[in-house]
Amino acid sequence: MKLSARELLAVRAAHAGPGPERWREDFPILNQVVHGQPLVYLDNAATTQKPKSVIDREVRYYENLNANVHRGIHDLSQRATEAYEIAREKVRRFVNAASTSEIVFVRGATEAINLVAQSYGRSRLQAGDEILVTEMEHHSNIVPWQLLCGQTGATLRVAPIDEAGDLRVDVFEKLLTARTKLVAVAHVSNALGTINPLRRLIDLAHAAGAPVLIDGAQAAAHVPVDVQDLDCDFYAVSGHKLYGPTGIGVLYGKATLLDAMPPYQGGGEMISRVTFAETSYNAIPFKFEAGTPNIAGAIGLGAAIDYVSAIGLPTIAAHERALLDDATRRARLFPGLRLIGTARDKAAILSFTLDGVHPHEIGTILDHEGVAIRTGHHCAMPVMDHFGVPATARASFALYNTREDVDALFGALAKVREVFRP
Ligand code: 7TS
Repeated sequence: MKLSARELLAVRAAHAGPGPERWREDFPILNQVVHGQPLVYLDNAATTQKPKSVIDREVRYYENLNANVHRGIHDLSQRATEAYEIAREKVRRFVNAASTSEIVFVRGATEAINLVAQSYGRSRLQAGDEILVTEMEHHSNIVPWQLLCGQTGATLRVAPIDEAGDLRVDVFEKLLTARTKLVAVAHVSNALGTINPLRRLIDLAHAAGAPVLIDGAQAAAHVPVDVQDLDCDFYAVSGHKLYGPTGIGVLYGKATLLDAMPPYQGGGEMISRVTFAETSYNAIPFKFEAGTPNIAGAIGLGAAIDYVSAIGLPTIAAHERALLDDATRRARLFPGLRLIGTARDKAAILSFTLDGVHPHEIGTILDHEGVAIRTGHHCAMPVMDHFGVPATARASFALYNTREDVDALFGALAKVREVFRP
């Protein structure tokens, strides 16, 4: 007897043991049928799904607590402020920052990077200075620097990657000179999965006198982050890739740097005193939080951090590593499949092409099998250029994915092969 997709989901839920099957049940959206198949969500690098505890926390906030923060003397406003600041403390602990004054709530990794470019970069860089990035960066960690170069006359330098998708650390080191005024590097590449050797890169940059921004958009949900241990100067996080809401993210910055930086945006909350003659600014982190912030988002992010911390990032990382190893082994045996990104140290991402099939066709057929992946250039066009492909298909894993999801991925890829025979 063949079970329907709904029956299959019910059986799965009833037999969920401890671990990934149980965690999966925490995510209501996963319990649905797409094109007649149980949803297999493998687009986690674009955004992760949200556990019920995060969704409930946001609903409870709006039902019980909603008020503007840091300005009302009334009870609701004080409670909203307290909840918002508790969320900041949760973030601080999660990345092991020394102080909550180093945790700035922003819209996402993109805004965090733009803040550093426009505040730190614009006030410090000038013609002749250099900004060093890598060839594997997401456009969010390229374009803000290009804008800054246009504004200041600084030059963007690029450290290349090799055929596996590893950074050429030897060339990175050579590109670091007295002219280098800022280094910006992804912790984990979204197109390749490469985990960069941050400790070494940061040490090299500091030895050359350059501060380092880490784009942690793809890392925070997959590998433990300790900003003090890394000794990075800035670290950018997207809440929505960390099981939290969209529209909330974090910029970590060393207090000494944030203190000395000019505001990024002007408005309410970021000031200490305003007259038409002169305005003095609030202390960090508030100096960088002009206007009413995404209060519900920050509180939701706090709940996401609670959720992830209860399972533990080392446990999540080991689970995702096992899925990636299984998927990589099967990918290597799959006819006509080319893996894009085979770095020594990788996280949760399987990027590939299939001979004779455009990635969009792969994505469409997989979607009909209920398997959601992303196809395209993944906002990392220089990576596509490096490998000589216009696009890749990308499956990206999260804590709720299971071996069955990997089976479904390769089952659906076999259907693609049936349609497009080599
Ligand atoms: N940096 C990296 C490495 C990313 O992967 C992304 C988003 C960003 C920055 C921007 O994050 P945001 O939350 O501010 O948008 N990456 C992807 C992706 O791979 N597919 O969709 C978005």
